[in-house]
Amino acid sequence: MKLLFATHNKHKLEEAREILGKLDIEIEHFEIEYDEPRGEDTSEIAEKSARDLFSRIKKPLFLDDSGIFVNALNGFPGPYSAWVFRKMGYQGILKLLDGNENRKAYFKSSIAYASEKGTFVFDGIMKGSIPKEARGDNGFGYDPIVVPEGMDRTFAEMSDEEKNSISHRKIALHKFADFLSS
Ligand code: ITT
Repeated sequence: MKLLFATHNKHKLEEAREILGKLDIEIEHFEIEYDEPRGEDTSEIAEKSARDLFSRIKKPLFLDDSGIFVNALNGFPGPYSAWVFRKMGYQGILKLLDGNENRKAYFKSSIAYASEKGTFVFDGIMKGSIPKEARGDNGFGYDPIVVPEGMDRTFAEMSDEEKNSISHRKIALHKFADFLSS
């Protein structure tokens, strides 16, 4: 099975290839400009974006909208994670949390698949925390400040394989794969 994945983020593409590849699902990269609608949550943004893209290209496709939701910041940056990352990087989040002992956060990936049968969303949520300092140089985006619950290393200190066996994206993609096989 071959699926079209619409993204500009090559790291998401690599991760999805590795995760779905293990389930014998092949991905074709598809780069297209589209306006991301505003929304309160990644699920809503992913759903609207996938539906809109499918109505334009008329081919089944999926995309991934992700975010980091920090408890002490009332869920910020959440659906604005990409914008915040471009403006101030993960250091901006560390600064906002400076002196705050509540380091809890969760990481969410919303996969939306659109086809002639409709639009379907699969959410993956991974609980974790934000360390006081960034650590590690593997991975991308917020990985140096993402510590999964029950662990003490950041995603950026793990191998790709280890991250992909526990991440929010893995959880969402596995739900998607179950849907495809049912
Ligand atoms: P698209 O083209 O797929 O939209 P994007 O990078 O703009 O790519 P998002 O809109 O979903 O992606 O923005 C999510 C932000 O969170 C962005 O800054 C990513 O770098 C970051 N991010 C997403 N998944 C991540 C992960 O697994 N680990 C660390 N950072 C991640």
